[in-house]
Amino acid sequence: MNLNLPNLTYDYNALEPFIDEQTMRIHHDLHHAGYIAKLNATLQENPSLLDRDLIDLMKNLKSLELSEKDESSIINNGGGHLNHSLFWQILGPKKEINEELKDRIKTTFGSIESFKEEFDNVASLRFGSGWAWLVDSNKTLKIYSTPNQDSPYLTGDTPIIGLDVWEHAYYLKYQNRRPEYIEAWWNVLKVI
Ligand code: MN3
Repeated sequence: MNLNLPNLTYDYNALEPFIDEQTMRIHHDLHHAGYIAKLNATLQENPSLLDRDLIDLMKNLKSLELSEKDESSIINNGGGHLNHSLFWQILGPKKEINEELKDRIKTTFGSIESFKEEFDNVASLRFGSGWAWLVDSNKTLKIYSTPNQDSPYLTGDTPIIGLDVWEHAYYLKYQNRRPEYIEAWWNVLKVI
């Protein structure tokens, strides 16, 4: 498993004016690529992990008895890779609504509006760097946040929607105004 940076399926400026081109370039080409480079280095040092699927690795990390340094690297850099890969996929300049997901959200949270409200709160309240998530947890939809690059796969959940609230995701355009970034982000979330 030598992991490569996935290409965006849209232009760097495609999410303007909500997410600016320069942020997309730095975020994808430098931040995401950085996680992959560090993850590959850790995997090279642990040849037994090379043929493991990364999601499978995340789910079973505690049982692998890796050194603290390597375990941290997989949590941070493997999480960084998985989290960002999902993030690019669920965004786009045109809506590609997943009706089945929308129906599940309405059933679980009452309405799309109340889902957004709860998600916004969780994303706003995450202190420091991290992610807000909609996950499938044992066939139930849940909203929560994780610190740093911690992946929901670490606790056996499957991420469906993830919002990156690290400052690198919004600082150039929104500076300290995280709620404005979150509000703008809904416009380029294509799946609902
Ligand atoms: Mn990021």
